[in-house]
Amino acid sequence: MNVSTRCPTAATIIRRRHVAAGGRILFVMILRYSPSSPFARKVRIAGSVLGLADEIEVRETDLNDPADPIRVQNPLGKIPALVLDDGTVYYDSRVILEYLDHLAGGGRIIPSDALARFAALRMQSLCDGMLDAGVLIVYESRYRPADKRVDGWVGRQSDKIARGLAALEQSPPPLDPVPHVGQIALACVLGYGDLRLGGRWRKDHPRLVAWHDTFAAQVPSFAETKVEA
Ligand SMILES: N[C@@H](CCC(=O)N[C@@H](CS)C(=O)NCC(=O)O)C(=O)O
Repeated sequence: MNVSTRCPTAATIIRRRHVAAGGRILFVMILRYSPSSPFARKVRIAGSVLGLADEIEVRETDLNDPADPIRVQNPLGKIPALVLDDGTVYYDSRVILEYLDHLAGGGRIIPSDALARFAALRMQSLCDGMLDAGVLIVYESRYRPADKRVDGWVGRQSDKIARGLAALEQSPPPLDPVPHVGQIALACVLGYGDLRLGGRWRKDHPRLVAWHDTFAAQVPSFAETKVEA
């Protein structure tokens, strides 16, 4: 891709463009991400299914480096964050998915029909909450010294994931030809369960295993964004 790979600061992000095959001028957005972030994976899959992948330059983020510009780009210091060509930064993953859907014409990964829309948004909220719980479990052992860990806290987060999985197993969602935000988020939950939580979700959730496999077969960017455990 014919764009600078220099690490930007907020002040240096100006209009970036490159000429794609076919002579089309694209304004390139920069996605601050890490390969293992399930929230960033939502964005990468959404960009791909919407045909916007060429317009998104992915740039790795070091969340532990105080000098990384992510803290300027997103005061929360979290990824994903999408830096637009005029320097505007959108975060979090829900806002970015809505923005990408808007860029792609709207109604593609966030249904226009009210009933379908709120069902998809609710499913995304459930799955994002399960991801928040999973990330907190990982951070508990990554950032907190062993003698300061509280089992009850980890158990509380695990229970959220277990209840979410049980609800989804009971009535697995359909899978639209273009997956909606809830379906994309669910695939990322299951992928994160494989990556960070030992794939334990698979044992008692055969319908979700089947759903996962169908999603993987139907959406190539799911495999393309997979990180091996
Ligand atoms: N609600 C946010 C959650 C994002 C999030 O938790 N990202 C993690 C990485 S997977 C992060 O940046 N953690 C760093 C931190 O919490 O300081 C979203 O949907 O984007």
